[in-house]
Amino acid sequence: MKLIRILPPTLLLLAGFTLATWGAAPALAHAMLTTASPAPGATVAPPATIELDFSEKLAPAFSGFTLTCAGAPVALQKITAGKHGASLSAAPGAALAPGNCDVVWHAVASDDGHRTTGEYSFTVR
Ligand SMILES: [Cu+2]
Repeated sequence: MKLIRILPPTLLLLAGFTLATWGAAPALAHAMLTTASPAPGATVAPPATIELDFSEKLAPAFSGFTLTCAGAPVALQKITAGKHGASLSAAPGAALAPGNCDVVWHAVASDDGHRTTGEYSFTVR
């Protein structure tokens, strides 16, 4: 601990700040799901489109989602990016039947290429 006492306090502050910045930057730069329609946990009429909004701009070629309803994969029409590149949306190929639906998404942030994934469910009444 003698070494720490010898180091100038300003150097320690600088080191601490640098570590804090390194720790925070990757999290801030990740594309996280912010809102979705239908919303997670919601019970809704068969939706015409599924839309996912993210915390930052995506690389569309590397971002997307799948939809599984009542245990079976649901074909989606083309997934398109919107809202300044920070959202993904697609229409189911056919009207969704009543039951549970799972959305599994993957997103790559356009600025740093970091990949995030997640999933949530909603219910069609
Ligand atoms: Cu990132």
